[in-house]
Amino acid sequence: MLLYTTARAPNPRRVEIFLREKGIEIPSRHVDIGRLEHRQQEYRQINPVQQMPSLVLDDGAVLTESIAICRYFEELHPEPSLFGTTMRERAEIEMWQRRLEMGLLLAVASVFRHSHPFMATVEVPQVPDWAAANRPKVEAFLKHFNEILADRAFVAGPRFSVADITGVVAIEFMRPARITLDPALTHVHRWFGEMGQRPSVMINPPPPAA
Ligand SMILES: N[C@@H](CCC(=O)N[C@@H](CS)C(=O)NCC(=O)O)C(=O)O
Repeated sequence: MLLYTTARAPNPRRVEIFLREKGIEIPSRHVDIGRLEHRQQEYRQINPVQQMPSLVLDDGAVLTESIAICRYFEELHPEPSLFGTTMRERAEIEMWQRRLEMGLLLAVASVFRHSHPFMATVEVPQVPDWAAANRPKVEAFLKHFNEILADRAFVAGPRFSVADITGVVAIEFMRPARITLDPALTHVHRWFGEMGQRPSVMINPPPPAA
């Protein structure tokens, strides 16, 4: 197996945190977004969508989409379960994973992609109004998320799950996107601080806003 990843990017980081939580080590190869390596023929043959992560299996098949890759590893190494074990747990984890991915990570990424100079050659055209339109979406989601976290240690139940991973990378990515995490969101701060103590999360956090 070979994992194509890219430094400082939230989606490959989801898979990397997931693998560390499971104690799985596989070879990986870095693809440089800044140099547009993912748009070159060599990587386009691996993933025509030109995004990372991609997982090349031993028979040459390629899996893309962070959560699909995580699901593959969950099946290969069921313990510790990060997608839930009971019917109810699996549904709640799926629900929160999707909410955090669609409601938070996508909005934060839209701010970054459409406002940060680093993305000027990648996101063409950059639409600053789209970045501005997504900022209030991030704020509104986080207010709701803060209420949810008031009485729970993890996003989707009594145990750490893939939903926490999506939430963590989304909030981390607010720094490069230059979005401040409101200090009044005390439950989000508490949860995010606790997640940051996990060895899987402590490795390679994104750098501060440039
Ligand atoms: N839904 C995809 C999103 C993948 C994605 O957007 N990857 C980013 C890095 S975080 C990327 O490769 N961007 C390159 C580009 O947009 O040109 C997943 O979950 O894997």
